[in-house]
Amino acid sequence: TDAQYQQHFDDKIAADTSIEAKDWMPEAYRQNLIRQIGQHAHSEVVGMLPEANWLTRAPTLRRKAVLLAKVQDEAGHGLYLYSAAETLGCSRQDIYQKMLDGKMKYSSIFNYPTLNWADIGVIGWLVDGAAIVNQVALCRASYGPYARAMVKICKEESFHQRQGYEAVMAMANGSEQQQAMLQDAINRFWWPVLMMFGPSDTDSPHSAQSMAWKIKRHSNDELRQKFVDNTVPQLEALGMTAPDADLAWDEAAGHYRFGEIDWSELHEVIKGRGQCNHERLQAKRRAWDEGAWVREGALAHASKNTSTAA
Ligand code: FAQ
Repeated sequence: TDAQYQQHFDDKIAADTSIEAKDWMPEAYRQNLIRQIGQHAHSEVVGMLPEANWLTRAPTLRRKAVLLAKVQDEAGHGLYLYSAAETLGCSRQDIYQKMLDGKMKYSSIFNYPTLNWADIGVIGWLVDGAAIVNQVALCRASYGPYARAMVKICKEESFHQRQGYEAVMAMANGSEQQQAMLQDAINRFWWPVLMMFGPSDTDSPHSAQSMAWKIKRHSNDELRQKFVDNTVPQLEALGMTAPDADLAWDEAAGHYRFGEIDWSELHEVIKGRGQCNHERLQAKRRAWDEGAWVREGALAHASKNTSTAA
């Protein structure tokens, strides 16, 4: 009976046994995962755009080759994540179309422009740094295909984070002008990166249920705090500052205290009214339309091969 299935599912969650694609699961669990994994996949593919903007203008051949590899990795992450979402019974084309139609979200961070090369270093260091903190926790998510995709993704993200830190280190040790560019990039990205972790715990509608299901292992605020604690020493090592007058070490708590996030900005960006929302969706819609001939060609080729085999 349904009650027995539910009991079996609850027991597995309690015992930290992963839920697999063919296992019975509550419909709300399935839908919540399609929502989160789908949004995560869309973030990877939209997240290629701000960095791709600088591929043709990377300062050296080495930087260009490294950035190209990173952007390709993001495409790969999108593919693993779409595959993980498909194991839940959704269609990749359907959720992709929902993203193109603005009906499914992707991370707010990719709606900010990349104005100069320093932004690319800062994205690798801070955006990938934030992504790792979030994704390391997701390696223990209760849904097996999602958790396993995260393990590989985290290994690649950690290379991305290091390439970012290496790029910002070069600028921090460079000319005064380079140092000023780096500080400016940090000033623009600092708060949006903190917003990547989502609304505060008191204003996060999905958190309680996602934590009960062990999809999320830590709350939005816990992960945000962990990121700040990891990052401030790196900021200091670079000789840079954060645009936050309230940022200070709290000895008793063993954490860095930081100022209040402008939640209205996060809500505006999530609603589609950020600086680059329109541009990002336009770029993805254009790529989808212009790629139609590739999809048609691949389908024609596949059907020819099947009929030859038969
Ligand atoms: N942006 O109740 P909660 C990367 C939405 S890293 C946009 O707290 P939840 C790597 C949320 O979806 C970035 N929307 O929701 C890379 C929900 O809306 P809904 C991708 C946001 O799910 C680096 C509503 O607000 N990483 O791509 C944001 O429990 C460099 C209420 O929020 C992931 O997606 C936001 N920042 O917690 C690539 C990680 N925050 O669905 C290229 C996986 C919240 O009801 C270059 N996702 N919302 O319409 C998660 O861990 C979670 O989904 C959270 C949100 C923590 C993002």
